[in-house]
Amino acid sequence: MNLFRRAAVGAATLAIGGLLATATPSAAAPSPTLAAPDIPLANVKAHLSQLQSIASANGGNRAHGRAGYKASIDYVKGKLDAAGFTTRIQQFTSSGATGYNLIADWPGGDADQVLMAGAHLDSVASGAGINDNGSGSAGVLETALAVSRAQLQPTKHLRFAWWGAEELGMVGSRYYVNNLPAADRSKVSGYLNFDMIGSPNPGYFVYDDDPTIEKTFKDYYTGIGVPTEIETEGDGRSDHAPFKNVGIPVGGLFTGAERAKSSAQAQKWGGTAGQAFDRCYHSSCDTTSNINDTALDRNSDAIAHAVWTLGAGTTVPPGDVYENTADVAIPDNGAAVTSTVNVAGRTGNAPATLKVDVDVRHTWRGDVVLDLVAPDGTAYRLKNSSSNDSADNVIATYTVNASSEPANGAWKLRAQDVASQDTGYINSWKLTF
Ligand code: DTR
Ligand code: CA
Ligand code: ZN
Ligand code: ZN
Repeated sequence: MNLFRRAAVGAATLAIGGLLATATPSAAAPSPTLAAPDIPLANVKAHLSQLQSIASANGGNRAHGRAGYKASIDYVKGKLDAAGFTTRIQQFTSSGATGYNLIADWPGGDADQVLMAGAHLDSVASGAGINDNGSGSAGVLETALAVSRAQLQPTKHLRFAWWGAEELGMVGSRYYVNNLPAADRSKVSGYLNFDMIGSPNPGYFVYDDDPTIEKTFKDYYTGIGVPTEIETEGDGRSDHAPFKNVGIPVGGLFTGAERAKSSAQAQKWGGTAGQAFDRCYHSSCDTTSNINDTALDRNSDAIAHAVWTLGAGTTVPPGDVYENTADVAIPDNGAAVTSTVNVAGRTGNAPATLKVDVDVRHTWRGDVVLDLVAPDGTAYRLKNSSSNDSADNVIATYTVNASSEPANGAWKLRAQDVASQDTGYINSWKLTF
């Protein structure tokens, strides 16, 4: 960035300014349902690496009845115990071997409204099962850990599950449902299933079961500009089936298995037409190299979106929310622009955990730099540019330590597009004190 541009940018920032919205605190507003945090792909992949190591150290697989499966359960349980979940192992027998389900409850929420999310943790005997189904297991695990990091206080009670012996015919999930007393079954408001969410030649399929759950996933994908298709073959083929059979609303995501991607699908999603979504399905090559990072990232974020949305999560007690929903165009590779919220009537400084929810619609979001600018002009970097983040839109929640800033005054979201091509706009943003 040459100095002249930087000076010009400075002037332009003053010239363009921002749309001033004097947002009145939403007094007695209903608890805001905040946007889910971004699920770090690196964290999800670290879980996959651990599962790969476990398979490699245990005969090359993580199958029911084998040491690799129990080691997988112990790994996931250890992470959840450390994060404050209440965990329990449910044992069952299948094909002469002991099987294990792991159930993890997040303390709090309405015990009469239980939202569940799950994935089968077992592989087939022929391989490590990284896409099938380390991917779903890791995406659910990292979402659970994000719930803990956020200290989410959802309206509903959250329960996460990792199933055993799915490859033998959904044995573990069926055992769980069959042993769930009818009174407890009726409290399960929904079960979200994630079985193969990182296929190397991915499709983006949404289960067409419960319409509310389906819409929640489809809205997420619409928000990031990715088309989806209905998963038509899923009925009866994964762990949502036992839940659906007893009338519990179900939904889920899938990136494809042995079926070949059509040319129309390749047009829509990229990838290779005529090739299976996952050429290593149930094979020894289903290793950590058998994952499409973009699909794994998007689906992990979609899991978090669904948990936050359907759980009606709030990460803060009802407080004052200051929002500006006016669109502000962000010039391509140009001057920074701002959108302002006026905070008034508060006492003291802003909190150390000031929540900043942003909704920026922008193709190739790597172009975009975002800052929160305090009333005294102090800038807090929210998002850096990135030359390789080709995904669209920044719909995220940031937490800023603004405890040194007086709360009252004009707070600004500053956005700048620092690379040519791809444009967008600030759609809305809000501060939660
Ligand atoms: N049965 C799953 C893979 C699978 C195949 N089709 C679908 C549709 C929806 C979910 C999962 C699947 C397995 O092999 O684990
Ligand atoms: Ca992500
Ligand atoms: Zn399988
Ligand atoms: Zn599977």
